[in-house]
Amino acid sequence: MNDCLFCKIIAGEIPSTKVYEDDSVLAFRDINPQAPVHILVIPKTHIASIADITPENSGVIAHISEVIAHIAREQGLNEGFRVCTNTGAHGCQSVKHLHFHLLGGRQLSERLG
Ligand code: DGP
Repeated sequence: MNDCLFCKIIAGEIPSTKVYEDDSVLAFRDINPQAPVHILVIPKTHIASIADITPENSGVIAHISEVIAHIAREQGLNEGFRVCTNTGAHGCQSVKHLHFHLLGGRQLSERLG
């Protein structure tokens, strides 16, 4: 996707602070952190949002879950953390490339919505 910000980050056309990378997943620090640890975990394949997950592409979600667990351990988030993926207009998704926010490093608010 030529006009996708996160595809440009994957391609190295826009710099990012990478914390993890493999063949199918990239994780990098959010530019506007909302917690001491705020990392975005994304598939390298362009998928617009979790609403576009199908039986054909859902394998990457299982892998992202493993990656998130790995990063959380590496970042020392032993007291817990939050993972969320904003979806569509009501979900306030601003970048239309599937991404999971990994937030932690402090007591997070109980409020989700
Ligand atoms: P969302 O609102 O869920 O679509 O989250 C998009 C996130 O992406 C938001 O927390 C800020 C982050 N972001 C936007 N542009 C950039 C960028 O150029 N670099 C990095 N590292 N993060 C970005």
